Amino acid sequence: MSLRPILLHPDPRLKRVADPVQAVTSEVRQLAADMLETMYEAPGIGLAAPQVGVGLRLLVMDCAKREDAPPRPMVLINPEIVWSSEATRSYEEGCLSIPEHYAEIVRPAEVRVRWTGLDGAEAETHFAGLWATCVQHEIDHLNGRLFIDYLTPLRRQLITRKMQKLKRELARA
Ligand code: K2U
Ligand code: ZN
Repeated sequence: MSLRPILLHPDPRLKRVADPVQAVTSEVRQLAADMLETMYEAPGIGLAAPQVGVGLRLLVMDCAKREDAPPRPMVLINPEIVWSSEATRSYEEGCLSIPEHYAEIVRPAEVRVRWTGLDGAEAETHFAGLWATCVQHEIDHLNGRLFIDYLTPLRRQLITRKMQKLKRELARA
């Protein structure tokens, strides 16, 4: 397993629509393992393949946020939302590709997602709470969408300018 560098906004690879995973190969398994290791190390509760520069429809999550709760890592291949609740929920979201920036984002409170596991089996899971927010945030990444795309153009531009400055400073370091 190895840590993968997380792309920082703005980056054209974060805006692309990712391709479906055609087969669960050993490379896909290695990618999933590396993404889980990278997510835990960040630390984060979700990570999508495009964030580590891989244009595939694969995401990992572990929103078991209580310290004493056992980890509940999930690997979702080719996930698709098949139902969303009318009810919505607001959550202050962040993003590992846009560090230190947060915004209140409103999303459906519950979703049902059809996905394929590393074992090739199809499943359909009902997500609520932080899991629902996270899986929608990650599926947005697979479609080239970031949480700042829900903000006003002015606010999005402010964040983008600050991220461009951060990337220039990191490049000089
Ligand atoms: O996709 C990512 O960048 C990881 C996101 C996942 C996420 C964003 C908003 C809301 C839920 C999940 C985060 O950066 S992981 C960091 C984090 C940790 C605890 C709560 C919210 C976000
Ligand atoms: Zn994100």
